Amino acid sequence: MEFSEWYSEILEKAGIYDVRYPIKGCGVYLPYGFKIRRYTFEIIRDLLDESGHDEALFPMLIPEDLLAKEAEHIKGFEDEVYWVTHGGKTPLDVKLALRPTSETPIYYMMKLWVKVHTDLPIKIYQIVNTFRYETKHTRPLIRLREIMTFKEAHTAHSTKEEAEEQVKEAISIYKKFFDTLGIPYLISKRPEWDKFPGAEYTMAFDTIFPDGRTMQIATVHNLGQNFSKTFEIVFETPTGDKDYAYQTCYGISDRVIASIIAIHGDEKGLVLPPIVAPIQIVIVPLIFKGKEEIVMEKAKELYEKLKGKYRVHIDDRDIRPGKKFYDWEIKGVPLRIEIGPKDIENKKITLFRRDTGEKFQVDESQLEDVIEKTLNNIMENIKNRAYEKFKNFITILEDVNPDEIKKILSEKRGVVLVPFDEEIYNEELEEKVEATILGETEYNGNKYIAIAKTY
Ligand code: PR8
Repeated sequence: MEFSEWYSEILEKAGIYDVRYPIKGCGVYLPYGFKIRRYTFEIIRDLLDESGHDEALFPMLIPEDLLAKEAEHIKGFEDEVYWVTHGGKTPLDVKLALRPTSETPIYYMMKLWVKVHTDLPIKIYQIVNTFRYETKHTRPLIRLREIMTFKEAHTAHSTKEEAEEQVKEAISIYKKFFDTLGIPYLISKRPEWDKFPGAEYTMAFDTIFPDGRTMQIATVHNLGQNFSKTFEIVFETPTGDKDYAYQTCYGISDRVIASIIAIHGDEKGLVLPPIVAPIQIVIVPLIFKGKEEIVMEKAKELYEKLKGKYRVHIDDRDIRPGKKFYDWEIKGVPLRIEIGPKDIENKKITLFRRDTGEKFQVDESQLEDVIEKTLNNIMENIKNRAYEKFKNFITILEDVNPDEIKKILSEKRGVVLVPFDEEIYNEELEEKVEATILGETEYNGNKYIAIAKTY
């Protein structure tokens, strides 16, 4: 089955996202999908909080003049902005934009907050919805017009060096985040023509989807003093001079959820990293006539035992066990416990691992130990599997031969790495190879230009 077909089917069958909402590029997170989203973004929240970021919340509407203040920024976004033009029947004096991102509202406020160097650094973030009138083909959770989960961080510093360090910190936070989820990535410095509108430079994380196309899953931008000069974020330095703040911003979106699904899933459905699984362990009682009570009792006993530590669910629906197994496999529940009368007699528990499909028995006395080890092992295994696939999608070439690059990118796909060469590093190469230059990257200690077909 083709990846895009598989992907659409899984969003629906696993109860993640409903695409039937009558606006292009907008969809509905279903309860199960919403929980995956919640646990996923809890990880990034923790990482940001631990590293001294504060969560805040800014308005969604931006007055036209504010949005237009930074010339390059507005040039980059003008075709993508949704406008609010009326309040009821009354035309508004100043049109209001639905935020495509929040540099302008946040930096307007930062000007008011920053006076002296001791007011810096500021490191804030928000997790909000943003709107982009995307003209490329929209795709659920991948290219949205209402990006429902936009985690954007914005920082301001008193020196250029500190902003540079902040870029590094952001990269290391995102590395930890994607490592925790077992999502492989390549980090590259985007070419000049592809950097964020208004940034000095952009660092990006790309992963590779099963169809061999790359997906940009995070970006970190060094904004230099571009915005602070426009928005007059000025502070008094320790020597009494005036300087403009040095800024960075970085973001991720619902694409992280799309990546969890795409990277780990298999032909049977989702395979969820235990850390974000809404249900980590499902208990399926195998009911036999006359033994209903002891089986249910045991199921409840195990539930009580495990619920303090794990997200556990007892599936007591009155349907065949086979159907239950099938449902939870589609939903990617990492571990299943089956309880039947025989097992109870023998003081054994049957476990099933979603990632490998293995079924095995353990002594009841060792259950908790085995569960902990198995869940860790599942995470390790799906991560290794993903890294292996990623590695196989990388082709390293000794020199730049556009025909060869083009051939590899249309047959094997993935990412082609060619030695860094100033001469060929331009948009013409993109035309020749009919693909996108992701940017400069380091791979196994060497410097390359990464090229791929992108989403
Ligand atoms: C910034 N300002 O905005 P960025 N649908 C889903 N995900 C998307 C979409 C879309 N239409 N467009 C972008 N993304 C900066 C940094 C505040 C935060 C995802 O940067 O425009 C992509 O993964 O690069 C992208 O890398 C991330 O949002 C940040 O958007």
